[in-house]
Amino acid sequence: MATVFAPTVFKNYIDGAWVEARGGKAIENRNPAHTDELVGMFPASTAEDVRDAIGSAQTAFQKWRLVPAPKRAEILFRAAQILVERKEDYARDMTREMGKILEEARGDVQEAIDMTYLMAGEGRRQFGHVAPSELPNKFAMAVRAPVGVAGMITPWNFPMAIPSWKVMPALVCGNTVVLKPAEDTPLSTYNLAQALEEAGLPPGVLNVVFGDGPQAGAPILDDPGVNLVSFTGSTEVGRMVSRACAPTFKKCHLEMGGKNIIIVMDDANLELAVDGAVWGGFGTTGQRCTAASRVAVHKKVYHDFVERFVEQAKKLKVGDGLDPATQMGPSINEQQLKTVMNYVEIGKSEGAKLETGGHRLETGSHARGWFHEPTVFIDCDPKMRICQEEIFGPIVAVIPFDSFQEAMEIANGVRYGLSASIYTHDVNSAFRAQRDLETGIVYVNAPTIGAETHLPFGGIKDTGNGHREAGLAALEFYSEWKTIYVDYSDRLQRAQIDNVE
Ligand code: UN1
Repeated sequence: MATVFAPTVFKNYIDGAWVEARGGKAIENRNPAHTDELVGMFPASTAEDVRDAIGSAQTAFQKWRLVPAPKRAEILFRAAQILVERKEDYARDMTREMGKILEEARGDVQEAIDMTYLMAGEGRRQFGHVAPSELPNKFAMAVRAPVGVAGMITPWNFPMAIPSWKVMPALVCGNTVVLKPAEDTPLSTYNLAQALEEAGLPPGVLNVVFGDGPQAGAPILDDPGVNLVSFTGSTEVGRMVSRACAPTFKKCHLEMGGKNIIIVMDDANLELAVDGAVWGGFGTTGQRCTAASRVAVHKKVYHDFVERFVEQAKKLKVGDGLDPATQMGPSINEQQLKTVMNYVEIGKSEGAKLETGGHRLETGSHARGWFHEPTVFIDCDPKMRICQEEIFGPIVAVIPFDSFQEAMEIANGVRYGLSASIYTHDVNSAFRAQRDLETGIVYVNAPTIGAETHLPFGGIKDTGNGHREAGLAALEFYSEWKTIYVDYSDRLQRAQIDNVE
């Protein structure tokens, strides 16, 4: 029997106060492992609520931008400490609303902790440049300035980590924030906002507006009061975000889909590669933009790999992520499960060989959740739709290859470019691969997932639009360069003219 929790009614966070959506409507947040469990009711915000949040962020910006960065950072440091104290509770909340297994939910909170501490450190390190002027008695430097009001739209698959990737660097750089989290996982963002509020973040510096994309996300993009937008989600929605940001010239960061690959060379440690493929393909139920949804295997070891991989996939225990025995949770919602089921049909109709899985799980303990078997297609052609399109579910397509060159062609023959991995003991193959793989992230002897917060995260081609988040790259996005010249010569000095002999 699933535990029935009393529904809790949550509010938006605007100008330092928890307020209802003006329209008074709410959206249910349900547990995808037990759809009879209501996690909470969250505001169904509309353009009016978003406008309130933007107005509050605009006002707060005028003070926040003047708070010294090391002082802003101290608030982040306290928030990180609060997250550490509440890690277990927040992880459990996350599993209940998102479905990922508790161990992974702890990892998600940990990623937020890591990012918050990292950016707290950056408060004392917002270095600029000092350069010699070409003219005498003149000083030249470039400093970082905040951009203004930052609008953020975040996904449900990393409900605390991804908001933290955006919020923390934005805040330490002196921006104020309007954040619209995914309607499937609002509680984790609520928890993050609570931690920041308790850490002493001034009113209006962070505003959270709950609701769905069209009603509560789109108004952020159109508003001239928003200076910058960061979006993580599908490539299709990303294209709309990009278009919506263009007329007002908003700085726009897009982190979108992936069709990531693990390449297994004939000299690889097969056991390690199998473990990596299982974790990369089925971790988070395949619902990571970094998920290894393709595994290309050298023909010399293909049979051996497939046998071991399928055996492992079959053994995975699917269920409620709060049960410590569970290894894979449900899909996030019915629509996502249907997408997975649809891709199983597509794979079959394309002639890929379904080696294990392929069915929804809907009896016994699975009866009230969006569960699906771990699914492996083998003997896939790289041009098949299951090898080209992002599925965001527990389906892995295994593709045979003959040579390193062919593996590179398969890897790069997709529209996305987020993460790729190669298993090999040959240093030459490893280095050639990291050079030739058309992705923002490359792993050697590790799966495609598991990026760390202090290095740039993001991709190329249809995955991204040229920006990166996390690491120092985040500071580039959340600040503007301001170049300052101080002429102390007491005379007119003309650059490019008076310095020429
Ligand atoms: C995502 O899949 O949207 O590298 C983010 C990883 C995680 C983040 C994934 N640290 O898999």
